[in-house]
Parts: sequence; C-alpha cells; structure tokens
Amino acid sequence: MKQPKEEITFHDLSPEKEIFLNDVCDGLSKPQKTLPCKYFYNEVGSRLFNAICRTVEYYPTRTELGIMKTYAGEMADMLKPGCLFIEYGSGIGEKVRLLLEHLKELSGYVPIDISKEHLKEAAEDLNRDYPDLEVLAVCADFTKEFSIPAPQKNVTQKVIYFPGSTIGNFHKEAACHLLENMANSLESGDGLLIGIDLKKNEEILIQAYNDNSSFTEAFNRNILLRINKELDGDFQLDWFDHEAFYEESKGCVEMHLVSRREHKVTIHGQTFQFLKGESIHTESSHKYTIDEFSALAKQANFNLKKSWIDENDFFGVLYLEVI
Ligand code: AVJ
Repeated sequence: MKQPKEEITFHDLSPEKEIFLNDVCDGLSKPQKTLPCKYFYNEVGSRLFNAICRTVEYYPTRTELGIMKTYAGEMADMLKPGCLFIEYGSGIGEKVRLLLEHLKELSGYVPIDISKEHLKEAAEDLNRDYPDLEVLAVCADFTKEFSIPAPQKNVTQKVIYFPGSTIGNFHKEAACHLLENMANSLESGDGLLIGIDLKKNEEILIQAYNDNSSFTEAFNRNILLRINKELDGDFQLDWFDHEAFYEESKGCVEMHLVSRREHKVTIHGQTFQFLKGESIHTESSHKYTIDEFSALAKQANFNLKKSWIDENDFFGVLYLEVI
C-alpha cells in the first residue's frame, strides 16, 4: 500500500453551538415549526444517510453513481487540465472517486462538508489513494461565507462539484442565492458540475422517503436526539411520527415530524408547546426538470453546457459554466 505523501490540510469552520441553538429556537418559534435540514448531518445522521442511500427505495444515489460510472470520462473532458476541483457536501467521497480516475491533472481537491468526522476520514482515505493529489478539506456550512483554500500548484480553472441533488434542499430563491454565491466565487469560464433529482411519478418519490427499513424515519428523528444531546433538550423521540409526502404545487418532497400528543419540550431552558398533530417541517427536497433547473441557473449567471441522464430520466448530472 502506498504511504500518504503528506497530511491533508484541514480548515475547521464548523458552526458554533450558539448558532445551532439559535437556529433551533428560531425554527421552533415559527407558526409552522421548522428545523434546518443541515443539522441532520452529525456523526449518527451522516451514518443514517449513508444507510438510506443503500435502500432499494432511495433511487437517487445509485442512479447518480450509475451516471457517473458511465459518463465520468465525458465529464472529465469538459474540464481544463490543472483545474481546482471543489466539492460541496463531499460526504464519503464515493462519487468524486469515479471522476478522479479520469482527472489526472488536477491542481487540487477541496472537499467541503458540515460533518467533521466524516469529512476528515474521507479526505484522509482519498489522500492515501491519490498521494499526488493535494487535498484541502474545509469543514463548513457552505450556505455561509467561507473562503476556498489555494493549492500549491497553479490553478487553471475552478470547478465546483455539487452532487447528490443537495441543491434540492433549498427553496427556489435560496437555491438561486446559493448558485449566485458560487458564481461569485468563480470567474468566467469556471464550471459547475451538479446533480439534480428529476421530476417523476409521485409514488416513486414518496417511496424514496418512506423506506421499509425505516432508515429515513430514524434519520428524521435523529435531529431531535441531536438537540437533546447537544442543546440540553428533552424531546421524547417516540412522541413524533415521521411523515414524508410530495407537494405537487412546490415540486418537492417534504419531511415532517408530527407530534402524537399535546406536550411541551424544553431546550436549554426555553419551552416550546406542541399540539396533537402539529408538525416540525424538517426538510424539503425539490425536484426539477432539466429546463427548470437550467433556467434557474441562468439567473445566477450559469450557462448549461451538457447534461447526462439515466435511462429512466430519474436523475441528471449537469455541467454549466459561468458566463
Ligand atoms: C442528500 C439532501 C439529497 O433530499 O433526498 C434523503 C437527503 N433526506 N432522505 C434528499 C435525504 C431524506 C437527500 N439529500
């Protein structure tokens, strides 16, 4: 086995506990209670998410991986030799490996993730397998401002890789805003390679968020457990039911946690009242057509160059460039 040439660079900008507490209390004070879905991804949550990805019902991961396996060469051909490859929400880094087989002349790889332990492990594994690649890991909430570290080699082009359809977690305006921020961190001719979950039969969508092995349910509830542990909360996990449905008018799957009874929850000394049947909206997952997404990206100054889709039209990987 090859020895890693050097250690990875690790920039820790993970959100502070006060911000987490603030976001939670803000969300639970609204008429429609909500919790930001980015807080799903602590160590347990990231593990549960990986379990969801392996279920039969959750088609996006395996479909996107299939597209990457088939077309990674074509995707790599769109990029300039010496480009800096920046991955938003890098997770376990499974998808990027398929591209790295074809991207031999990168100036560096910048994985960005909010889940610190998973990021560190994935970045170190990658560094071991690709000893010539400079890995500059950034633990950050990419919806907040952060800077992209510079590698030692000369950067000919910057390309943001945003797989997994994570962009779907943002409602239209927020998605547009995030794309604008990306475009602002890039220059004309720089790229964005992005995974988009496509609109499809409602039954398939509903199944994907209601898997039989109940990993999605556990993933959804885990956010309450995290609040209990990290913010001194007293949520009774089994007083909440997992619910996921497709909201046709918004084009998104919504996940909720529905209170089975009237009760009170205390978090860090602050009390929140729940009615029977009242829900916490924990996630939205927007589905697009290629045209809808390319129009949205256009507003953020990105031009669609090429797209790759699986044979069922379930998922798309799009390459766009800053105008
Ligand atoms: C990782 C955000 C794309 O929205 O489908 C999976 C997360 N939530 N099952 C998605 C998720 C419930 C997933 N993303």
